[in-house]
Amino acid sequence: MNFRALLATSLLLIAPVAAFSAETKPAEKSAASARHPLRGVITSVMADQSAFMVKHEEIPGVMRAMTMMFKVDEATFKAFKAGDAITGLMSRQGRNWVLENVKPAAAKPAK
Ligand SMILES: [Cu+2]
Repeated sequence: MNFRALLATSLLLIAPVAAFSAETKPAEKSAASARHPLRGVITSVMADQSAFMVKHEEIPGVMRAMTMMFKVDEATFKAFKAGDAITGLMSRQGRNWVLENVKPAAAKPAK
């Protein structure tokens, strides 16, 4: 194997790793309380748990698109209803996923 071929092979091995690192910054990934912007639609409300079921879009490097439960504070819980399109900041807090800074979002066609 000549040097040029060796170099090309090395770059092929390194490139995917570099691309992955650029996509998911360590700071966003490591901290348990890191907040990630989220966009989604409330599919149902759970009054007994002060939580919303939210169908959210993909959060690149963190989570695929899915429907899941988020705890919210009382004021937020009262301000929204099933069917509302929202944006917010999600974070892991203990056993729960929590949604903060929840705001109405313009409805967007599903992908
Ligand atoms: Cu999720």
